[in-house]
Amino acid sequence: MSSAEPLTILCYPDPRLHTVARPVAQIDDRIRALIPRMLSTMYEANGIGLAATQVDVHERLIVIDVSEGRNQPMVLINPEIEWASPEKRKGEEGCLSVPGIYDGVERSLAVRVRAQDGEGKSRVIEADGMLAVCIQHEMDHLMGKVFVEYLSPLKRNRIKGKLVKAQREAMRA
Ligand code: K1U
Ligand code: ZN
Repeated sequence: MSSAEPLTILCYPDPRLHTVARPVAQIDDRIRALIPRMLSTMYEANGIGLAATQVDVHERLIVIDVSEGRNQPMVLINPEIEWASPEKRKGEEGCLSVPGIYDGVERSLAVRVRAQDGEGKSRVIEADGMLAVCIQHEMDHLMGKVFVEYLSPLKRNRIKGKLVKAQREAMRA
């Protein structure tokens, strides 16, 4: 568990969630300070992943921990999908930026991703199962895409309405 100060997670339909992230130019003190704060944010929210986009930082950085013990954090900087399996499966997804909403999304069963780790070392990750799903979900965030955009316009508009109402009520409370 990370003890760094958590950040605020942007909530759908915040338009900032649709920003396309730029590459991390340099792993400097700013990025080194951001990583533990993103991990804290993800762990505090009980998530298995978080993209920098979700905390209003529009650079290609994601953190993931799909381990049962919540003690195997992964940091992916400037991730690129080298290969995605043509075999796909629809599975239930959630999103920390779309609280309380879960729905099915079709994803490749396996992916191979190249990324830098927190120290700037180039890594290749071969992923399947929940890790493959989570990587694809987080990389969508970096492209400004939220999982509800895979759903029908009817479902998406219902979700939008529900979350806008909840946010208005939270502001009044
Ligand atoms: O990006 C995010 O908002 C994090 C998201 C990652 C994710 C979960 C499920 C499928 C794909 C990607 C979450 O962590 S949502 C909350 C959560 O912990 C969870 C929800 C469903 C299944 C497993 C975990
Ligand atoms: Zn998400």
